Amino acid sequence: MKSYLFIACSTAMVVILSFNTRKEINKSSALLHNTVSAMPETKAIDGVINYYLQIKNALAADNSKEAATAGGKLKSALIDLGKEVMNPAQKKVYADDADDAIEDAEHISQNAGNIKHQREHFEDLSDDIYDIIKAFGTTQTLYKDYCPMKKASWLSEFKEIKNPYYGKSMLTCGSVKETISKP
Ligand SMILES: [Cu+2]
Repeated sequence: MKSYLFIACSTAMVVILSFNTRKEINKSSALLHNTVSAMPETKAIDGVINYYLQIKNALAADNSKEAATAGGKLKSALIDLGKEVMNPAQKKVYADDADDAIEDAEHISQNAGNIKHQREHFEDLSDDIYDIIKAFGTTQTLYKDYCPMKKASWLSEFKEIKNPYYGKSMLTCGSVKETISKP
């Protein structure tokens, strides 16, 4: 009788102990989860914008090598953007524009030393990136600039014109056509 009681008692102890352990685990995973979600959110679109702007600044500075490096990063960022949860409008824009933008980014990355060719791809790239940003939004204010000589647009993070199609040979050619504000 005594030993039955002992077994019953220790079984209950084990059950209580494991229950408490599980509660502790739940508590610590909840803590971990809160810590993770409290961190600032970095959206995939931010990577796309930042690497696009790096290409733009490199071309405006006539730096073909830096444009190529940023082109490789933009390609990855565009692929990452496709893994995001998208609303129907974003899905459509991504389906229409992402493949072309990825190809342009790839050609820019593979043409270090041939800035003329990088600039050709940058023209189409800028139009696709504009559509993508309009659909996915931006966390920073951007300006859509236009160069009447080249009849081409680009996006910039500052109001001052620094033309990526001509670099220092015609750096201030162009004007701001649109301001894209963060929501
Ligand atoms: Cu090419």
